[in-house]
Amino acid sequence: MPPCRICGGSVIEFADFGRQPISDAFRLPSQTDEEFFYHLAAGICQSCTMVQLLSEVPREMMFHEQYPYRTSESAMMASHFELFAQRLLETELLDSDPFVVEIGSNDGAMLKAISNAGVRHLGVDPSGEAARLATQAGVRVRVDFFEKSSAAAIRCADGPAKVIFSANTFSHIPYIGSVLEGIDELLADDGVFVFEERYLADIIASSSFDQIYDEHFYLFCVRSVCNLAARHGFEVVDAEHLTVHGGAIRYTLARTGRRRPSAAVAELLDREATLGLADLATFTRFATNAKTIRDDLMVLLRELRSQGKTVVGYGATAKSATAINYCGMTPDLIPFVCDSTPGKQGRLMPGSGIPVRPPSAFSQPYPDYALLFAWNHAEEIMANERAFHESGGKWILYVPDVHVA
Ligand code: DWN
Ligand code: SAH
Ligand code: ZN
Repeated sequence: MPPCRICGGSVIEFADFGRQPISDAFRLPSQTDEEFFYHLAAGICQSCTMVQLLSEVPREMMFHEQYPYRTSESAMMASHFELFAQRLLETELLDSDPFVVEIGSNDGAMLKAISNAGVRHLGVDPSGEAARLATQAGVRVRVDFFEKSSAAAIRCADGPAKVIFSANTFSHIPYIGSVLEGIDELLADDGVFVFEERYLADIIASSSFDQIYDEHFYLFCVRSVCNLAARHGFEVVDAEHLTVHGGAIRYTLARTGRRRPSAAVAELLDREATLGLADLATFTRFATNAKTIRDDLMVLLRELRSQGKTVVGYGATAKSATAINYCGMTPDLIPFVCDSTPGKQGRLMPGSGIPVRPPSAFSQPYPDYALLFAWNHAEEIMANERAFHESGGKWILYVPDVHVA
């Protein structure tokens, strides 16, 4: 068992999802090179309580020029980040010439509003095609991995940052110590590091085992983030619960002693203790629930196939790589997955080889059932696809358990 990547403590494994592909590696049908697989297992550190993967996929294999995910494929997420940018402009960015950096800026969904307000900014993201979309939207981007070395170069070129922001990226970086050293290097003395990540408490409550995959190297909670921050001279001064991505926390870190922590931090820490969020029993129950969901889902899919019913997947999510490959779903059960992302269409789902088709394929003709892999966008998607349900189509969901809606 590898030592904790945060504190070197002993990590206890609680879930093993077996042989898994790279979650966002949507291969072309014509590709003949060997598909990469790794062993996906997760554990919790007995000292600092950080939940983490037990093996690491090389970062260049996950995040590169053609990385397909685009924040703005969800109108709800685009609006979420636009609203956050406006809040930043009205709170933290009132100085004469503030500088904002975003780690994992992707297609610029958050920095667009900062740029439009004429505020100095810089996105940092190694995914070149996503960065080009951000640049077209007026956002300045450094196509690079954020870490200590790139942070020093940014400080040298642009000066200190008043705010460093990151969403669904900080947890993706096993070398998180280097990132925090970079943040320490780049952040102004009175600056804040604000980041939002899906919340371990919500993942446990909803048994959303598919949130565990290669890119999600850490699953954060307030306690493990407090422990991590303290090791680098920072403290959590605010923690805001969000509903996006199945439940998330927006953490605000400041240099220790610089700002008075809000009551929300202590309240969430108390709640996590009550939930037993550091107890191994909590995680073994979670792993048992994942097995139940897997078994129930495969029974349902096989039953529907025996009845001659058609079932297609909806949303070629990174999460679905774990769901599909842990359950052993195959094209005879799910003939295709539809997805609005151009960089995923015409390609194959990682590991299973299930084809990805554009949303137009969904209604030509509608299937009997749609398995919602993008369950975190259920409200938005079900509203977009109301005609499917009105014509008798049924949604299959597997979070928090297998059910038909
Ligand atoms: O943490 C991460 C989050 C931010 O995004 C990254 N590690 C990678 C990625 O994870 P994901 O792929 O699980 O994210 P989503 O947002 O759940 O993906 C939704 C998928 O569904 C996208 O491929 C877009 C697609 N979609 C669609 O086809 N029609 C989404 C909506 C809202 C739609 O209406
Ligand atoms: N922030 C966006 C995108 C999240 S997907 C959102 O919340 O929707 C994760 C992003 O982090 C990808 O665009 C990936 O290229 C980027 N990324 C991964 N490692 C990174 C690093 N070390 N520095 C900067 N960006 C990184
Ligand atoms: Zn630890």
